Amino acid sequence: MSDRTQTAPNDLSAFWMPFTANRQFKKNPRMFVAADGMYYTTADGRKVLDGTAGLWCVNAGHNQPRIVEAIARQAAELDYAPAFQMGHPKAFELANRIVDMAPDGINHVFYTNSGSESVETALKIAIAYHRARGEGTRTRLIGRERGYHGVNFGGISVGGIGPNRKTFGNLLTGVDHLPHTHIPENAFTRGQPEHGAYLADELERIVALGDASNIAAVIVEPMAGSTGVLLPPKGYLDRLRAITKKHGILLIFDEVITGFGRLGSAFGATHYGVTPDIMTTAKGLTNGVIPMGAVLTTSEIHDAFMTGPENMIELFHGYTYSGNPIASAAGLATLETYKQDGLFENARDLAGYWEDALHALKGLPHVIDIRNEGLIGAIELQPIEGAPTKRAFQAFLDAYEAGILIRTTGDIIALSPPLIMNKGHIDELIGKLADVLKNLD
Ligand code: PXG
Repeated sequence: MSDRTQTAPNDLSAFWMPFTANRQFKKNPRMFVAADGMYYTTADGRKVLDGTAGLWCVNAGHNQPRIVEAIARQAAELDYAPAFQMGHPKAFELANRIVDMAPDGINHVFYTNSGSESVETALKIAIAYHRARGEGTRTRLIGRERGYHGVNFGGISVGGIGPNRKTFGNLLTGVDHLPHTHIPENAFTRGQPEHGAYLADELERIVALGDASNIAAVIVEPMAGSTGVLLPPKGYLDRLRAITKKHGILLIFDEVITGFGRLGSAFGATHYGVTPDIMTTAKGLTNGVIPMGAVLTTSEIHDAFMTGPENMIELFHGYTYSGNPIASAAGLATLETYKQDGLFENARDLAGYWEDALHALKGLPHVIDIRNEGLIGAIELQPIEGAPTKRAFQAFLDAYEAGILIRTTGDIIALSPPLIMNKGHIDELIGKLADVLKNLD
């Protein structure tokens, strides 16, 4: 028996694991028992370089002392405060810090506990906003193929991932989808691709069919992470912004992955220079350490709700843990860490080295595309005929044995390391990945 099974709990059956091949995992579990900085420690005592910042969230690296301390202090001082009709200072302080980082015009923060909840919240705010302004017919929502907006009903409805939708019934009605932006002409592009801005014009066709007076919002990820790092073609987001504005449709950027430094800037909106009406965030807000999400809106949206008698609740929405004190403390310490340690700048400074290292994998067996932006990378593999996802999943398993953590989606390897990374880590990650790819069937 391997060490790995000896150090694992002796019954793994009770925990039904999320987005996991449960039966396969439980036959040969991969357990992390500790982490520090850029590395995890496995149950059998090996160090594994974190090439994915957990699940795109541990942007400040693992066990950051500021965050650890802030959580401990907060838990001993004020563990929980009711989220409705009561407040506590740190939730307000954190909202101000987030607004400071956000693009001009984005001035309000609504707290959630995850990216999925941020998406549901944003969609509800969009519909309720139009109604508050007397445009109650604007209820339709527009997502995009290959979009990922979490796993709740609104999110899978506007999302564009077949398997996430097909077994869950009717979903929301009144939803349309834009085409995705991943087109073959752009293969092996470094950074933002040249071709495809015209794909935003599909919105005009949807508007012509459904009429703008029925459409509440368009939701897209500035850069689609989950379905394999699909970058926005140059000019695409500007065009979406122009068309939505022209028709009075709200533009929602789902920044759950792109928020908090992933692209070398605070948000995708700041990186690409396009400001939406609403932004959804989570993950890097608290370094993934305590669940927390935030929906950011313009004053125009917020203020549309601030009417009627002052003693009345303006928005009938919120969660028991919205702005939870420990999550707020974690958020404040995380944002302070990004600032004090210059982590967004580090991501920006390393982006060129990262790009070169990734694109040096061109020519290795099965590699059909390589994409990058900020500290994100993707290596797309030719699928095995008749067995999609198998090749990339084997790469994931081999990489884990080789001491690096990567993510795969379909036959795409996605990389999104913590922003504390240095050139040595890049060499280790990409070097080991190259060895894995060279030996892959
Ligand atoms: N929106 C976007 C853009 C996301 O990437 C969510 C919403 C949902 O967030 P929560 O916190 O509810 O999971 C996400 C989450 C991966 C991977 O490997 C991506 C996500 C989550 C887990 C794995 O690509 N994105």
